[in-house]
Amino acid sequence: MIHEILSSGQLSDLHERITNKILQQQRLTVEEGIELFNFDLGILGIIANFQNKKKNQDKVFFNKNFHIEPTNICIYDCKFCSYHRKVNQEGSWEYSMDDILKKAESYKNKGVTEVHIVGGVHPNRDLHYYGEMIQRIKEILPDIHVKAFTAVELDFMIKKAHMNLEEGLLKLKEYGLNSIPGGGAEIFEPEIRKQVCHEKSTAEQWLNIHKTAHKVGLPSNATMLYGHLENNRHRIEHLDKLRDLQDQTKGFNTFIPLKFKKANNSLSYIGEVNTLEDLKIFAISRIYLDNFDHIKAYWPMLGKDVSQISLSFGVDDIDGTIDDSTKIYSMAGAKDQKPTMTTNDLVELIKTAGKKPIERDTVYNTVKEY
Ligand code: V47
Ligand code: SF4
Repeated sequence: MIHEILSSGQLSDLHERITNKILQQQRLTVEEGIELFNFDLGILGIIANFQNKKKNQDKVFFNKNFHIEPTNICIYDCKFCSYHRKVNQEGSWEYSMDDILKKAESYKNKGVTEVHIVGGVHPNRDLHYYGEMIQRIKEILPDIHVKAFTAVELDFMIKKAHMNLEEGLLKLKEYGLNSIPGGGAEIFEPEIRKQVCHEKSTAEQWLNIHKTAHKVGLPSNATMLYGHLENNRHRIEHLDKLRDLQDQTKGFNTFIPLKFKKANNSLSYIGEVNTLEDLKIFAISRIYLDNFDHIKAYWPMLGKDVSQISLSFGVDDIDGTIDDSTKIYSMAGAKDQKPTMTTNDLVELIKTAGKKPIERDTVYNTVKEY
């Protein structure tokens, strides 16, 4: 298909040169990455599909997981965030250890392989509190993979426990932490970062936490929050920093573009980008991040339909079957207010897109083929 497009004379000389580079598996520069935004969307989809097929054939991955959001109390005030509250503020929550363990109990013998734990940066909770939480969850669900705490939460809880980064991450690993989710990356460009989340960990800190995690044997995910104040250069520079770190460590499992949702936050006035832009972001991420094996569409945020279409734009993963416990997107106005999909729903969604559903564990070992 790409060869036909190349020989049809449809592409400008510049686009033909970039497409040829991709075909020959040569790495794109930042400038070439930015130029991808000027490609026809259909052509981008074909190129991204081609790259994805090389890595994943027709496989589309999902996992069976559940979420715990221990608290939405947060010391920060990110402008895009609809979720955080201050202590005692209306709408705040803070689950007790017992509540959390009860939740873990309810997933016994349900076939889930992962628990994803993220929440606000609570002023009073340190690494040992969260370490004990992991330990006690694992007493209930001994085989569960614990993917927990964004770099921003880790930064705070490790400092609060008076440890350095490496000591803190090793200690959490000892408590039972298995990997780290990709949140908190937002957009690395310092000026935009200052405007949307000026207080929290810097880009350098985020990258250093993931680098150190990879060093101590904790794999992680990476994200980018798009569709707010950033431009195409900021987006590609963000991907470029992730690509550089992946070259050094090979510790990232997957990249997840996170679409800014506008409800109930200080950036609501910006609105949201349209579906065509979402698909562009997925395709360009697939093309630019040549050293990432997987690109994930987080369906509770995008909705089921767009997630399904994204499978033709370079995406090979649609996250897991989750219950209604993830509030970070529903509070920001995500389409599915009660985001649940059964395994059958997920399998059907993937099959009707012409792909092969694979249930995976967190690090992409096959659990079951459908
Ligand atoms: O860092 C907050 C984002 C992230 C909004 O690793 C928003 O598998 C859109 O870490 N609109 C946290 N996004 C979520 C996270 C995550 C999510 C899915 C999968 C994985 C993974 C990790 O949520 C934050 C921020 O970028 N976020 N508010 C909003 N209004
Ligand atoms: Fe806190 Fe995370 Fe919301 Fe920022 S995005 S205010 S760190 S909960």
